[in-house]
Parts: sequence; C-alpha cells; structure tokens
Amino acid sequence: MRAPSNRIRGGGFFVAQAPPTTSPSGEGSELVMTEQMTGAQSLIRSLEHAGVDVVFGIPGGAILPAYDPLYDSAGVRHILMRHEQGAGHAAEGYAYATGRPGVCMATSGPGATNLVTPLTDAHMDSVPLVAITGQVATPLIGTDGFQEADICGITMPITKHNYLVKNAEDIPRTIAEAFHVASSGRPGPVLVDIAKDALQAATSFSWPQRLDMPGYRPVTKPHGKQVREAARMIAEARRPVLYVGGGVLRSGAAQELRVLAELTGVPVTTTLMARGVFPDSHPQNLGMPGMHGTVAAVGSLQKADLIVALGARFDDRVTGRLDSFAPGAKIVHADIDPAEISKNRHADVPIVGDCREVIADLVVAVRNDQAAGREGDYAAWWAQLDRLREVYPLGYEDADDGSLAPQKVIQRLGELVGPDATYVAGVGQHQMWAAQFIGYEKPGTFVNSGGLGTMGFSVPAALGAKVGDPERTVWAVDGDGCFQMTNQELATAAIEGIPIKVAVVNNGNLGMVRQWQTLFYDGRYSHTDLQTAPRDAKVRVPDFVRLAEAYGCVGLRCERAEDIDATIEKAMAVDDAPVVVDFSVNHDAMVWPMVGPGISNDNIQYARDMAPDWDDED
Ligand SMILES: Cc1ncc(C[n+]2csc(CCOP(=O)(O)OP(=O)(O)O)c2C)c(N)n1
Ligand SMILES: [Mg+2]
Repeated sequence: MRAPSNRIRGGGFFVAQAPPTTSPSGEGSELVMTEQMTGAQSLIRSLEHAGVDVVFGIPGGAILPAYDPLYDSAGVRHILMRHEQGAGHAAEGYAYATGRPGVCMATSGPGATNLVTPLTDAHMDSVPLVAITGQVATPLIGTDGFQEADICGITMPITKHNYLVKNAEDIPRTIAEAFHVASSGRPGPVLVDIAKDALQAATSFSWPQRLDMPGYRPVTKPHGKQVREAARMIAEARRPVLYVGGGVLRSGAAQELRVLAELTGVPVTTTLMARGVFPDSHPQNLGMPGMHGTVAAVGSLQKADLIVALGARFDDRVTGRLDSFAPGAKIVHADIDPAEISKNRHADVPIVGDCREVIADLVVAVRNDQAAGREGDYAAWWAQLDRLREVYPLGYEDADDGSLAPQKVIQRLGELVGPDATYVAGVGQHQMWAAQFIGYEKPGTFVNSGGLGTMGFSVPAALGAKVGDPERTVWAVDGDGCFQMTNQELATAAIEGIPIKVAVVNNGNLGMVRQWQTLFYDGRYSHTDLQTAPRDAKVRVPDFVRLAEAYGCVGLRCERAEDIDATIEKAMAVDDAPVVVDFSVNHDAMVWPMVGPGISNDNIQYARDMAPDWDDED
C-alpha cells in the first residue's frame, strides 16, 4: 500500500477535460455564468461541462436526487449495470478505449463499497476514473445512519484523491478538479462523495474557468542532464535492454518508442501492461518479461549491463526474487511518478517525466551522440538473445486425450480476429495465454487487470471498451472462474445493445490456482474444481451456452480442435447481440515458462523441470 503522501501521483496521455489549472503565478478561480438549480442538477451540468458522454451506474437512496436530472440529460448516457463492481470495471474499459476518464456512479453504503475493487484495480494500473457516490445527508454523517459508509476513509489508500462534498456550491469545482486529477500526471481513480442534502439544496451553478491547485503540479518535462546521461550509458553499454511498462502506453509514446528502439538497436521487452505498445512482429521485440515471460525476455534482464526502464515499476512479477534480479545491470528509470523511482530497485539515473517527452528527448540525445561517433555495438548481445529465442520459443503441446489445447484456441482467436480488435482478459491461466499467444501490433489492443489481478474484470471492462469505441471488435477472453464473478453484466450488454464477444476458456477449474497446487502442493486439488466442464461432460453447472441464452445473448460451444475456426467465424458473424463461446478445453494445461514465486529469474523453467541453458554457445 502506498503512503498517503503519494496519493496524487505524477503525467499521461489521458486527456484532461477539466479547465486548465492556474498559471504558476496562481490566480484564483474565475467564475462565470451563474444559474439557479439544485445540487443534483449542478452535478449533471458539471458532468456535461467535463465532456462526459457515458456514466455506468446503479441508483439508490442517497444518489437518487442525481438520477432525476440524469433522466433528462441530452449529453450524458447512463448505462444501468447489474453490480457496482461491473460499473467500475466498465468505466476502466471505457478509459482504455477512449483515453478519457471513465465515470461510474453508485449510492452510499453497499453501492459505494462495491466500487472498492475496481477503484483499487484502477489505482494499481493507473487508469483514469471518476467515481461519484451519494452519501447520507450531512446531519447523519458519523451516526451510523442507514447505508452510511465512510467511503472517503475506505478509499483513501486506493484512490489518487477523493472528496467529500457537503455544500452544493462546491460541486462544479470539485467535479472539474476530479477530472483534472484523474487524467493528468500519473492517471488514477478519483472519488467524489456527495451528501444527499447537498444534492437536494438550491444552489447557483457556475463552471470554473481555471483551477487553483497549488499542491498539484505533475512534472512532465524531464531533466536534460539526466536524459543525456542515459543516452551516454546506452552508447557505452554492451548488453542494454529497454524494459517498457504501462506508462509508455498511458503517455501515448508508442511512436517515439519505436524510433528510439530502431535508432539504438537495443532489444525491447514489454510488460503485461504494455503488450501492444511495441509490435510483436518487430524483430527487436523479445516478448513479455516476468513470471510467465519468454526465456529471451527474462534472460535479457538477468544478463543485461543496462536496463532502461520506461514507465515500468519493477513489479515483483517481473523481477522475481528482487535481490537476485539483474545483478550486473545499471538502471536508468524514467517515470512520471517520482514515488516509483528507486522504490524496488535503485536507479543509477532517475528521470522524472512523462514517458513521451522522456523518450522524445532521449531520441535527440542519442542522435547527438551518434553524430559525434558515440554508438553502441550490441552484435554479441543480439547473438546471445537470438539463440535464446531460437532454442526456447513459446510453445505448447496438445493434450494426450484429444481435448482442446487452450493455447491453440487463444492463438487461433488472435489469428482469425486480427490485430485491430481489442482483447480484454480475465485473470488466471487464460490471461497469461492471451498475453503470450495473441500477436499485439497496436497500443491499447490488450486490456487486462495487471497490478491487482482482479477476477471478474473481463466482461464489464470489455463492455466499457465497446461503449467507448463501438466500431471496434471487442473480445473478452475469460476463464470459467472469472466469468462467474461478473457475467450478470451480459444482461446489461444485451439490453443496452453492446455486442461484445466472450471466449470462455473453460478448463473446468480455477486453473491458475490448480497449476500452483500441481507444482507446489503435490497435486492436492483443494477446492479448485468448478464443475463447469466435467470430464464426463454430463452436467455442467452452469451450462454457459444456456446461461448466455438466458441473458439474451448468442451461446456457442466448441469442444474439438477441428471446430475452433468455424466457431470463431460464427461468433464473428453475429453483430447484433453479445456472443458467448464456451471453449471446453483440457483441464490440465499449464502456463510455461514460469518463474516460481519467490525464486530467482535465473531459475526460470520453460517446461516442468526444464531449465534453460544460459551459456550454451552452440
Ligand atoms: C477476485 C479474485 N479472487 C481470487 C483470485 C485468485 N485467483 C487467481 S487466478 C484464479 C483462478 C481463475 O480461474 P479461471 O477464471 O477459471 O481462470 P483459469 O486460471 O482457469 O484460466 C484465482 C482464484 C483472484 N485473482 N481474484
Ligand atoms: Mg478456469
């Protein structure tokens, strides 16, 4: 958990929709155009001024005043969800698809507490979100009133910032600030909790022309000396690697990254959060690092003499055992959030700034070095990495019993649907296979819950992504366990006309947990069998095809390898309803490679009990 002082964190590509902040000289807010209305009307008017076109939510007593003017809003579409967790994840999916903050709305107490998971998810993955909750009326606050929960207290460590609004006249300024904070600097979730009596009170509406937030000025422009030092180290290194994280995606720096990579010839590894920001087909892309990363990507970090970390945070799933991570590497660490730098691994060259600006400046510095004859020679390094790629590629084996290989299903999905679609994964084995076996060529085409690992993310986030970009094909790649956490949002998708497609990779169990039980608990499968695809296939509880149909969606099933393509094509042909495909797959497939929990990346296995030979020169 981060310290409260770090709650407002540093810059991004997400578009701030609120008014500009004051100039450094700092004049106060200029208010124009006042109009009489209720606090609730003022809230909806504020959302319209902030450019909001969609709100995902569920009404209840405390927020009810806001739902009345919302009914009449011409600019704001409200999508009635079936669970507030779904509303939060849908808002995240919308943010991924549009680059603008997603908005969710809930009532006090249980409505607000149901937002805790998506808020934490957005905080961990730096997703811009504005959550609006109703609070009990001010005289009831602190009395354990009906449906009172101290949501500001509860969400203090899981939001970038939050507000409790008790006066109607504070609503426009607070909403404007919330959108600015959520989308600027390091993006993140902001919660605005509004007391019911503030929503009901008469007030005068005026939208602030400027914001006065003297304590909040994210640094986006990197320090030139640090950038030049980084360029010098790249030229002098023998074994450098660009370790690219979600910050590069957030800052919209895919183009700049490509220029830097091609200019320097340095190998690139993209984390789970950055899949797609550098094309998978690019010869310099080594794939994903970490617990289920490629041998070449993990090896590149371990053997590097220089790691240039761009918008990445040295997460434990990437570093493995920290004290044995990349022992010979010097570190250049660029991040918009100063709290990330040297948090887990000491940075020899810290660079605070927006990744897009950092990379653009780095390109200039590298060009200058090259013009002066200073250029790296990485031929021997590439020979080493190419050998790892060739000897230890990603792969899988078909099951002995003729059952479907889940990896094959996911690989074919990517091949048939192509790189223009958005793929939204759940959490577990299917998520890792979706990261490994779909070729991502464009930024933003892979969406998932990385930091928190939230089961149930996929269906509502896919729904939100489709609302944000209706022209795009959106596939949720979900697990049978995850799907059962939030599949009620199929009702939302069917009724609201949001034709997402869901591939349920149904291995009949909590597969990732089962994999750990196989490897670390002697195959004692304590409570991981879900009975969604029993081996004898007698009774499926639930039957996902019938469940889909019950929710007004098209339901399909595929159980044989020879039917994969035809089933995907059938699903692709449906464009007027959501589709759910139950891919009943092998129960025992495992995700490889794997770095076991708490062990060194040096001990990665590319298959069970099979460790790569790092130094073989043949
Ligand atoms: C909300 C939540 N609860 C529990 C977990 C722990 N967990 C991680 S993966 C996993 C299994 C997921 O099962 P499924 O959706 O079927 O995916 P599979 O691994 O089988 O592909 C569990 C229980 C989690 N990540 N999130
Ligand atoms: Mg499963």
